[in-house]
Amino acid sequence: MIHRNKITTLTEFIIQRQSEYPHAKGALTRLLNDIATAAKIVNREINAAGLVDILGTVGKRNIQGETQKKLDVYANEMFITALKGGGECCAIASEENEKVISFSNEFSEKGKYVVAMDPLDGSSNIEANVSIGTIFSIYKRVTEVGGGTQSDLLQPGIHLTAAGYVIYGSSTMLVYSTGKGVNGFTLDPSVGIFCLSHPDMRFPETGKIYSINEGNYIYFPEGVKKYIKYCQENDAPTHRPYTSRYIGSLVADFHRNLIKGGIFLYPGTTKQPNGKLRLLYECSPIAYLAEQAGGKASNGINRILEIEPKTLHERSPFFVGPRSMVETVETFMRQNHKK
Ligand code: P6P
Repeated sequence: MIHRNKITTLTEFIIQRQSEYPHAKGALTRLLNDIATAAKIVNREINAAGLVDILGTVGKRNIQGETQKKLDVYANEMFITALKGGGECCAIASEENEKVISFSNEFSEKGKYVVAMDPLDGSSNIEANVSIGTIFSIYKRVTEVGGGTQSDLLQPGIHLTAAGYVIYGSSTMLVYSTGKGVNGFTLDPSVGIFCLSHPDMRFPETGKIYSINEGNYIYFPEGVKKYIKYCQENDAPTHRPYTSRYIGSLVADFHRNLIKGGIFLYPGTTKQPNGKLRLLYECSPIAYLAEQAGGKASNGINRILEIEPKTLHERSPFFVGPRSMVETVETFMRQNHKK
């Protein structure tokens, strides 16, 4: 039972944190609240998905060539509507849209921020009632006037102002950072309020979980194959063999690993040399949170946050988790790199 006098709501927390930024005028506060509002609306539809005609596909494919689910399209529209209506965001890059959505109306083009998002990640799991998520990242625009443009969005993760995710699971949580640590808020559905439930989230120093789709084993680089065998060796002092846990929903796999301690790997393969996950709206925001939680995120060689996106939907190999675990897999990759 949540006792009213002991909780901090997301809105209270954001406003409290705003006071730590002397020049803040409340724009980021309003933008984060716009995202939280859209998340609550999407959450309501997801929870009712089995009861109303919102499961299944819309009979179209997105820019990725992936079949668009009705909930994908619904979530995308909800976040776009909330961000456009809030007036703090002048453009959006979305997994569901090939091009940048630029808000060039008088109200929105004054927005100081742009948002890159995956409105509903892991949607192939919807019919199976498996946890899915929204991933969002917020950058300050680099252009001066007018609707936001692609150049406002193609920024490396080191320029992020904020990033976070919503996980629609056994409970719905919003987890985010503005650069001073990671905090998690659980939705109290009885009143529709996100309440601080996981203050100052940090990776455990190391972990005993590895998350990878081993069905792709034969296509992995040699270093990844060797790392998987390393995870499976019997070595009590380093708590191996590790446990293999893979949901197939990035937000759910990352959230579990953040709390329990574990590494998530989506390597490049001989079939997809750059892997499957998109740099701008999946890897960079999750990498930002991972570093804010004391962890590390790389493409196997370079720090994810320093990679400058060249196109909106480019993919990147992705290794994220406690620093020591990511450095171990990087060592295996370096030692087995084919020239
Ligand atoms: P695979 C979901 O489709 C997603 O984009 C991520 O959420 C998830 O981590 C990954 O793809 C799963 O991919 O190839 O293992 O099914």
